[in-house]
Amino acid sequence: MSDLCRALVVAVGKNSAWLSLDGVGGLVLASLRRSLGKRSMPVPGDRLWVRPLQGGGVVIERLEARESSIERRTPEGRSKTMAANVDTLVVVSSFADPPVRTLTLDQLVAFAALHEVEPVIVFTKPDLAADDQERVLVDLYRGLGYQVLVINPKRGENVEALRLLLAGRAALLVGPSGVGKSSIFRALGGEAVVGELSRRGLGRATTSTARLYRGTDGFLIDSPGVADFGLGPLACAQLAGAFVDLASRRCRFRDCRHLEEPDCEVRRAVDGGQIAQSRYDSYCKLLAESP
Ligand SMILES: Nc1nc2c(ncn2[C@@H]2O[C@H](COP(=O)(O)OP(=O)(O)O)[C@@H](O)[C@H]2O)c(=O)[nH]1
Ligand SMILES: [Mg+2]
Ligand SMILES: [Zn+2]
Repeated sequence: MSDLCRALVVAVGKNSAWLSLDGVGGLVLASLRRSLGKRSMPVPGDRLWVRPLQGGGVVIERLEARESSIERRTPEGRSKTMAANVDTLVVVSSFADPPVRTLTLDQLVAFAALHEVEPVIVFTKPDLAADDQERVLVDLYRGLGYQVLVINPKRGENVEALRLLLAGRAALLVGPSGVGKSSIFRALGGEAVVGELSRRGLGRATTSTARLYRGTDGFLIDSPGVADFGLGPLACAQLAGAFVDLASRRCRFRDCRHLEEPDCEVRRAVDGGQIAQSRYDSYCKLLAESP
């Protein structure tokens, strides 16, 4: 089978997918053969093997097994694969328009921990930030040990720092609609790909599904907004384990939920200011929401 080429999935439409062939510039459109089956629909970040056709085009022969996948939960409770083989989740929030929602931010950071991918926290729209807001949020999340960057993708501020941070990584941009994910994607070079996609007919499908930009080393995936980025059913201990500031506390009861239990070290740390109130509030809300 020496004529097979390895490829990376860039975007997936209804019946076809755009692929980037290893070692070849540009993109090729491949039709999704029925034989791949619905269960093995490719997603951005998937690796597969294709057979080039005479006269151009390729046929997908097989998908490689995924090393990992990012599953999001729909409001109906179904699980949907968004991206494959990702090692970094770029969690984007804007200081304003829409305002920072720490619940969503903490949920996505916990989501990264649960998927065993590294979160990188990005704040956008520093030009719209209120006094002190930038310092408080950056200090909070840096204090938890996360990589945090403040970026203005419209003006290009700190875009190079993000490029360096993401070099060699397989990253997925996530965050609410309107925070600047696509602006970051374009600022890092994704524009050509997206332009190509719409010009050559994948059309509107790409605005509602994820799409990938392949760098020299690694890739970046832009995803649609994450209104329904649920964590799914979780035990207390699992959820608390995904909050770095809660995970290390040893309460009197080993199965402490950190709610009303006596001698709770988490609540003591919240009262003493070692755990931010907003982080504890996020934990409580996510625990209450967990189906
Ligand atoms: N003022 C300001 N606007 C920004 C910044 N970053 C992005 N925007 C604007 O925010 C809007 C939403 O951006 P978009 O990238 O589409 O967000 P997405 O929904 O997360 O993909 C656009 O009008 C951008 O021009 C920023 O740093 N400052
Ligand atoms: Mg977008
Ligand atoms: Zn406790």
